[in-house]
Amino acid sequence: MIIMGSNMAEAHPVGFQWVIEAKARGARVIHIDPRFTRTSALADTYVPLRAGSDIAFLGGVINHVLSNDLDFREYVAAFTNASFLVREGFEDTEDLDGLFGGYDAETGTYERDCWQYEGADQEREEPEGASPDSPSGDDDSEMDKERTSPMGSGAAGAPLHGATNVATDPTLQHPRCVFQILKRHFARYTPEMVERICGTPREKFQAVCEAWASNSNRERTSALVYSVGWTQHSVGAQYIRAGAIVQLLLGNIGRPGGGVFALRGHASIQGSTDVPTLFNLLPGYLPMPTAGSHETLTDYLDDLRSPTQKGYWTGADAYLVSLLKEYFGDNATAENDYGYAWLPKIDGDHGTYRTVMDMVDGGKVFGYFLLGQNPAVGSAHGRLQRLGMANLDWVVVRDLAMIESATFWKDSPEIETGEISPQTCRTEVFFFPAASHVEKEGTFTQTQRMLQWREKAVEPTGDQRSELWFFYHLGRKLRERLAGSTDPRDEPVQKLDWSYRVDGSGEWPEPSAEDVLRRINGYRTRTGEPVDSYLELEADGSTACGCWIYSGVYADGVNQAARRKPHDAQGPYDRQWGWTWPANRRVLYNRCSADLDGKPWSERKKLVWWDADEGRWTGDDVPDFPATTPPRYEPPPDAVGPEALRGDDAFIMQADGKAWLFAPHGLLDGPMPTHYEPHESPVSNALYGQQGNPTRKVYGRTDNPSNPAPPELHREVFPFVLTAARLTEHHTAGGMSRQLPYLAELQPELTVEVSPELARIRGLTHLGTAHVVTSRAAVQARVMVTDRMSPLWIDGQVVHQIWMPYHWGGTGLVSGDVVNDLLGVVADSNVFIQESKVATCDVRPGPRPRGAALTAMLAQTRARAGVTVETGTRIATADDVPHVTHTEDDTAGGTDDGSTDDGSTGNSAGEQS
Ligand SMILES: Nc1nc2c(c(=O)[nH]1)N[C@H]1C(S)=C(S)[C@@H](COP(=O)(O)OP(=O)(O)OC[C@H]3O[C@@H](n4cnc5c(=O)[nH]c(N)nc54)[C@H](O)[C@@H]3O)O[C@H]1N2
Ligand SMILES: Nc1nc2c(c(=O)[nH]1)N[C@H]1C(S)=C(S)[C@@H](COP(=O)(O)OP(=O)(O)OC[C@H]3O[C@@H](n4cnc5c(=O)[nH]c(N)nc54)[C@H](O)[C@@H]3O)O[C@H]1N2
Ligand SMILES: [Mo]
Repeated sequence: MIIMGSNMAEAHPVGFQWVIEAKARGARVIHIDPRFTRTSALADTYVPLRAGSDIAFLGGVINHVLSNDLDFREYVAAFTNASFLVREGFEDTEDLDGLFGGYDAETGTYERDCWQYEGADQEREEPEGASPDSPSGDDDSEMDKERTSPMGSGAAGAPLHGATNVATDPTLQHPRCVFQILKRHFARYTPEMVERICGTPREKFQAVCEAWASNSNRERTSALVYSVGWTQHSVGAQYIRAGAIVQLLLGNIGRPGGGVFALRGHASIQGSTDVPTLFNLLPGYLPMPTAGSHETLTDYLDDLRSPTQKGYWTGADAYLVSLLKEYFGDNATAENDYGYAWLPKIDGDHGTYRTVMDMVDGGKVFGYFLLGQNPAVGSAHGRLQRLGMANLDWVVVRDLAMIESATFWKDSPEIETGEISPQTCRTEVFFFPAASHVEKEGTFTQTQRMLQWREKAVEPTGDQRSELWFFYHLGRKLRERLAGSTDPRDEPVQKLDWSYRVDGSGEWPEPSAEDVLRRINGYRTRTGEPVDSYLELEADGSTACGCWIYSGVYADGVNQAARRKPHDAQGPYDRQWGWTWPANRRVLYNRCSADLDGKPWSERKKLVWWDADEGRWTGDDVPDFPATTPPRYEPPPDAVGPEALRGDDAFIMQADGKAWLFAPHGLLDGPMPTHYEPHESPVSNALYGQQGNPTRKVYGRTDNPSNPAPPELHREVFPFVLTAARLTEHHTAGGMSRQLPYLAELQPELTVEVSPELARIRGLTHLGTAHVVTSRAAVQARVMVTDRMSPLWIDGQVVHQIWMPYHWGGTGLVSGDVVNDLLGVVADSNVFIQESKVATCDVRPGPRPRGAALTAMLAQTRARAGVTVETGTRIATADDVPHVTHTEDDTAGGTDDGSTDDGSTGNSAGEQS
């Protein structure tokens, strides 16, 4: 088991007990992390690396596997796109100094047609305005940059026209086949290169490669575990891609004991992406429609899937129409396209960071609902978050405790610096106490995609109410207020089906959580009878379903999530414990657990198999394959949808039925992962002239300065790598743990962890006070000198790393500075996640200055580092590409100004703030 980018023992202790169980049965556990943690202490092997360098490490593993022919060849050839040919003219990062073909420096985006397979027709039409070729005056290019964001390709990636015509070379020898392209792409990721970039001693790296490869074959599988140590990077999505590629090459996907485990954070964070709180997705990973290009239901569906592609995503029309029926009930009819026009359409990035900047700038955002979130502490760039909230008309906070995001107007650090004044702050805060998870019923969906029902254990007291209660009654009241409105924009609210069952009577009854689950599951609109699976959903209005992937959780009218049959009373995969989406399947892609003839690769690792006598797939798990399609099946050439799946097309949602080692479409920053340095890094990219992710989202603003990184000068002002993470004793922004006396006592104070070497260099003493400084903020903490953060030898220089937990803020029984104030806003282009796992900083002994002295010190530090609004915003640094700055402030100009590499032109952010 490889645990990388996760401190599983610390942050997932309940799940970690199974790692310990596995270890007791002989599994070997390897932990790869910048810091020796509680997980490392329980692992067999600890391997250090520099934060932000994981793709170099994983690329090294891929190179090891491919150059020593260690891949699981039969598996790879059958189940992945290794044999598919890529179009002539594809240019790799090896050809273009770290860029793929199709890059446009002006917009910082790729034109992605040239990454396509040979034989696939054309890629889907870009949403209007998204073409990097469109005229680019300053404003337009800004819009282009915003719009070329993935409007969510949904569960299955973008459609692929002519998926069945792709040229292949089953021998994997053709120079343009994915297998050979991958091999060339990673050839320079040698153990020496891994050591230079990651600081991982090459023997340790090689030991990982050998262990991983030798434990992956017919008889054995290796599991890969990651969490937010991998995601919170400006190349975050590609970290996961790199891990998936290793697991596919080694045949570890869809097999028992294999897999990629994305440990989910909050109790139901999986649930809140399945039935999403994300702006660019509808329930079940259906993409949100885009304004301009998805005006009608047909436009949307045509863009969602191609009529000529393979697999189950061709049924997406049934999922969407059933969703509309669930939203709008009888108001959704065939004549009005099931109310499609009432769905909101998006026209760009409406993610949390964009929204916060719009709050600061004013004029766009006037109110804000915070439900179970504490951005004043938990989100990157805490100061920006608080300044944004202080510029609203109103904020509604629903929480268990009076958190910093409710009290910022009177006690934030900006009171001291004079940036927020309680007397004049215009924001009206409405605080609603929330019922906690033990005071209401409903489901949680956890890491394994399992829905588990919770009963209400105690009655909420006082004014505490459930989320369901709040939204049901808010919706009811809004609908009452808007009932007589003739304004078309109120129509979607007027037309909603709001007929939820309630328990109790009077004006304020509690809505029934079980009825909501029933509606999420789906039912026949004529009879109300629940459907048993998403395969029963129709596109003709005869079914309604709130989230197609959850369809089956209420099969037979039974709350399947509430099942708790004990382990010893049922079979090996405990199918009657909770309910896992989709279709109560425990292991996705489990067709891969059987060979080409449908026989398990080995007796030891059997999961599902083809029963030739019965003519169907069977096994310990619910087969993830059309039940009666034989293993060697060849579909007729004109087949489409599920009927077009070959007997080895194990990835049934994919347009081509294969796992993608190379992603011809769907990612904005490249078809294969590539090592880029983090936005803020003390070193140059040892592999390419292209320093950072060339598509990352930068926001060059005076209120969002970046520390300089190569090729910019003065990085010595912020020489150390900063990473922030978690402690078992606290929870995230602290609202649930700093309020509890026991937990507060166990970890009473914010600390900063440094190595003895760094302590010596900076004159820090164990348990003394220090402050960490970036161009955004200075944060004070108690010093912990430990050998858990060892200095790394990176490309001929020593790099020190600093570690901080981020659980402190101004309120609660214990308080401290907000670590997130140290971070700026920079994001991955695919999923808009902030780079909060790595930045650069300085650390100095003693307490930080306060008030005006703090502001002055930060301005001085920025001036010393030559930080301007342009710092870090020239995202293309490869040879021969024009230098363009991607700034937002009027003062900076948005185009190439020919200023020098030290960024000495332009206005100093320090002077302006
Ligand atoms: N007790 C407790 N449990 C929690 C939480 C909590 O706050 N307290 N939070 C919950 C939530 S919301 C989440 S998302 C999860 C998070 O769970 P985890 O991701 O496991 O927790 P973190 O501590 O944020 O970070 C994990 C590890 O990533 C390492 N790391 C940082 N940068 C890098 C890098 O570039 N590469 C690699 N390989 N490793 C890196 C850190 O050193 C750390 O050991 O935990 C959940 N569980
Ligand atoms: N530097 C740095 N920053 C990070 C991270 C990191 O690793 N490093 N991790 C990031 C991650 S993964 C996460 S998830 C975020 C977390 O950041 P936030 O989500 O902003 O922080 P939490 O403290 O988890 O906020 C949850 C709030 O919900 C309240 N709550 C609990 N139960 C209920 C309920 O049933 N109803 C309502 N209405 N409220 C409830 C709690 O009291 C708490 O205040 O932080 C992110 N920020
Ligand atoms: Mo999280």
